[in-house]
Formats: sequence, C-alpha cells, structure tokens
Amino acid sequence: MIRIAKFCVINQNKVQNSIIQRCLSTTLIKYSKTVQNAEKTSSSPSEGYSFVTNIFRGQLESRQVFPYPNVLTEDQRETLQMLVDPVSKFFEMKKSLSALWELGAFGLQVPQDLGGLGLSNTQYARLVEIVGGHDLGVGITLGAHQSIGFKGILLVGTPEQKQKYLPRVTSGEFAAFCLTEPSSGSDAGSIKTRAELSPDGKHYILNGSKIWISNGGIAEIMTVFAQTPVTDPKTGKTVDKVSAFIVERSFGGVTSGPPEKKMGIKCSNTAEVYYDNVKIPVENLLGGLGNGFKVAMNILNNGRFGMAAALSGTMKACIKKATEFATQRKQFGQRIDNFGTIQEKLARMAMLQYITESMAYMISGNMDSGSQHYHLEAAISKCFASEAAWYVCDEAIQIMGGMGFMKETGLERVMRDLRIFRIFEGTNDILRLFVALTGIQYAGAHLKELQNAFKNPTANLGLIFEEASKE
Ligand code: MYA
Repeated sequence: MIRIAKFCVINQNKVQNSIIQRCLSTTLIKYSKTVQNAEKTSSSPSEGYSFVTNIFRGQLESRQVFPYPNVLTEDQRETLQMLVDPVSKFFEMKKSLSALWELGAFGLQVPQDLGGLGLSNTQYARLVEIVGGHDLGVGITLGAHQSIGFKGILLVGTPEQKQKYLPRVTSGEFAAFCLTEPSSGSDAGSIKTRAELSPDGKHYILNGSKIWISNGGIAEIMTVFAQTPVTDPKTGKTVDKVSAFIVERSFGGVTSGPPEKKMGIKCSNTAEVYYDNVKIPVENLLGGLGNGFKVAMNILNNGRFGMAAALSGTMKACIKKATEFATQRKQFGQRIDNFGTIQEKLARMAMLQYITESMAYMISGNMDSGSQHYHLEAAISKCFASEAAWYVCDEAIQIMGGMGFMKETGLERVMRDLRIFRIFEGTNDILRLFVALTGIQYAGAHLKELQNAFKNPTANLGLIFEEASKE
C-alpha cells in the first residue's frame, strides 16, 4: 500500500482532468479495500497463487514457501508415529503384502469411515518416504493403487461412488490407473480406447487396450480413460472427448496380459489390460462426460509429490550405505572419509536429498492447507527427485567402488528400480515442457489482461496501479 501511495503522489500532478481525478480516488479507495480484504483472507496458501507460477511473471509470491508450512497437529503427529514403526518393521522382517493390507497401508488417505486411515498428504509423504528407503517396487504397488489407481474416486467421485468403492480398495481389492496405450504415452489426449453409450442409455460399452499398467494384472477396480462422443448443447456438434470410468474386472470382458519383464521394480505387477465390449453402468462415469483428460491430469498432479517423498527416502538409504562404508574402508593408510573427494561427494548427495525432502513436504503441506495451486511445483519435484536420486545412487556406488557394483550391496537393485522414475508419471522431458509452457501461458495471459486494461485505463485503474506498484 505504501508503494501505491507513493506512486499516486508522484503521478498526481500529471492528472489534469478532474473527472479522471475523481475516478482515480474512487477506484483507489475501492482498490485499497479490495487489497485489504485480499490480505486479510490470503494468509492461508490456499488463497494465493503458486510460488513457481508467479516466478514466470517476475513476482515473488512467498506465501507457499515462507514460513515453511508446518501443518501437522499434535494428534496427527501421534498417529503418524504409531504407523512409522510398523511400516519400517514390515521391511525389516520381510513380511508379505498382506501385512501391509492389514496395516491399512493401501488406504492411507481414504477417510476413516470408508475403511481407510484418513491421513493427510504430509502424513502420507512421511510413510511413503520410509517405503522409498526400503523397496521402490513395493512402493509402486502401493502408489499405483492409491496415488493414482483410485485417487480419482477420492478427488472427483460422487458420494455413491465413494461409498461403493473406497471400502473395497482399502480391504484387499487392488486398483489401477489405466491411461497409457500402445500409441499414446506422453500424448495422453490421443488415446483410442472408446466408450459408447448403449442404445438403452444404461451402460457405456468399452473397447480398447492399455499397456504398461502398474497393478494391471491384479487390479479388480480400475480408473479407465476412453474417448466418448460428446455433443455440444449450443452447436449440436458431436466430438470425441476423453471421459474417465470406474471399471470392475467383474463386469466381464476385462482381461490382462502376463506380468511384463522389466529392468527394475520387479515385484510390482505391470501388465497390458484389454477391454472387449465391457458394460460399464452409466453411474460409473467419473468426473463428468468429456472431463476425463482434466481428471487424469489432476490425479497425476495430485500424486506427484509422493515420488519426491519416496525418493528422498531412497536417497537417505543410499547416503547411509555410502557413509557407513566410507567411515570404515581404509585406503592409503586412512579411512576414505578423510579424503576431500569423498567428503565432497557425500556433501553433494546430502544437498540433493535435503532439497528433495524440503520440496516434498512443502508441497504436501501446501496441499494440506487447501492450496489448489501446486501442479507446477509437483511436476518440478518429480523431475528433480528422480534425477537427484539417480545421481545420489550412482555416487553411492562410486564411493563403495567394487563393493557398490556387487549385487549383495543392494545398490544395483536401487539403480535399476530408479531408472523408471524419470520415465513414468509423465516423462521428465514432458514435465519440463509442461512447467515452462504453463508458466509462460500464465504470464502471457496476465500481460494480455494488462494490455486490455490500458485500452480503457479509467475503468481499470485498480489493475494498472496494482501492476505499477510491483517491484
Ligand atoms: S501413468 C501415465 C502417466 N502419463 C502421463 O503423465 C502423460 C503425460 N502427458 C501429459 O501430462 C499431457 O498429455 C501433456 C499435455 C502435459 C503433455 N494439470 O493442450 P494441452 C490442461 C492441469 O497442453 P496436450 C504412469 O506413468 C491444459 O491447461 N491441467 O494438452 C503410472 C489445457 O487446459 P485448457 C493440465 O498437448 C506410473 C488442457 O489440459 C495439465 O494434449 C506408476 C489441454 O492441454 C496438468 N498437468 O498434452 C506411478 N496438463 O483446455 C505410481 C494439461 O482448459 C505412482 N492441462 O486450456 C507412485 C507414486 C508414489 C511413489 C511411491 C513409491 C514409494
């Protein structure tokens, strides 16, 4: 406000026309009230725009990053603590997946009254971090189920859909997210699988196939994306648009291929899924007809911070292994952690882990505070985490030398498991473009608004002053 006032004083002399002067003062009063109201209501990050998006227009919008979000209540901390030990023990004792089902690990964020643990994103991040430190294959089984498999039902499901399906996906039935097709990977909008309304209007008939579906061979409940004919009520024109559906294997006509043979995450099931005249009840349309692309994007946006959380755990585990080795291994008459080159490696590894962990919990904290403006941050965290984890694992192997290359050390598995993280849930290359283009579009839209405002300055003084007052 002080900056706006200064701007006004400097420019007062230049305003000759008394009508404009009157308009100016009325608009300023209105504007200052709007700003005051906005300031009052925008103390929570949910009201502000994303930090990254605003960087594209040269603005430092600090509400999401300062102070660092600290969202867990005492109760939530206690609940979390009760889960941390059993989840860690699961890996130490090498139990079967059924132990994770019993623990509730497959329904971490489902509301308690629907069979889940009702955890926040931050609590989820902490548990996923532990999983990532032990076994990324198990992590993907868990993540493909709840981070994307049934997330659509949680985010945009009707109360009936939630009542029907959430208790099932928390009590033993696997879920999967079925988007990718043989000819549609990064270009997610180009899927060919189709769903047409049956003549009696009671079902959508689904035909097509999906590939590389995590949990595809074991899922009973699937979020499936398909082209559907959608008629524009204004023009009467019918075009194909993507819609999302909840599909049960038991509907009939759903089959899947054998588990894929992969470089890593081998314990996670990946398979093709085929749909042959599958009858989907119309009430299983998810998020509205023709809205499937946005549903898919929002599911992916919503889950990406989980990768950063998981991989920060992976990095911690790699750093621990490398540090233990470096503090015991002697060469040239001394422990190798005395050598600057090893210290520098460990420092860089710790730096990358620290940034990744900070990003993961900043995003989860903002999401928990109700922010809707996190998709660029989430994409950045996924890109950064997957590349940082690869580097950290590689350097851990380097520090351990020949021992790092040996299978029994466990890092070769981590490295194989990590490779896919730069590819799936949006390749890093696509996500970089997404961040850049979305940011530029946002800045461009804002400039356009300003350009239009200058065409009629008296009517848009508020906006013009707002811009002029920014550094
Ligand atoms: S699942 C498969 C993952 N696949 C992908 O991620 C596909 C990547 N492709 C895309 O994201 C899109 O096709 C791109 C857009 C970005 C390329 N949020 O004209 P457009 C809006 C919100 O740009 P396109 C897997 O791998 C856009 O504003 N909105 O679209 C599982 C526009 O809106 P409007 C978005 O050029 C792995 C409209 O859409 C977004 O066709 C298992 C059209 O946009 C967005 N992001 O392409 C993982 N993007 O019309 C397991 C676009 O209003 C999980 N839009 O202007 C494990 C996790 C947990 C780990 C645990 C381990 C321990």
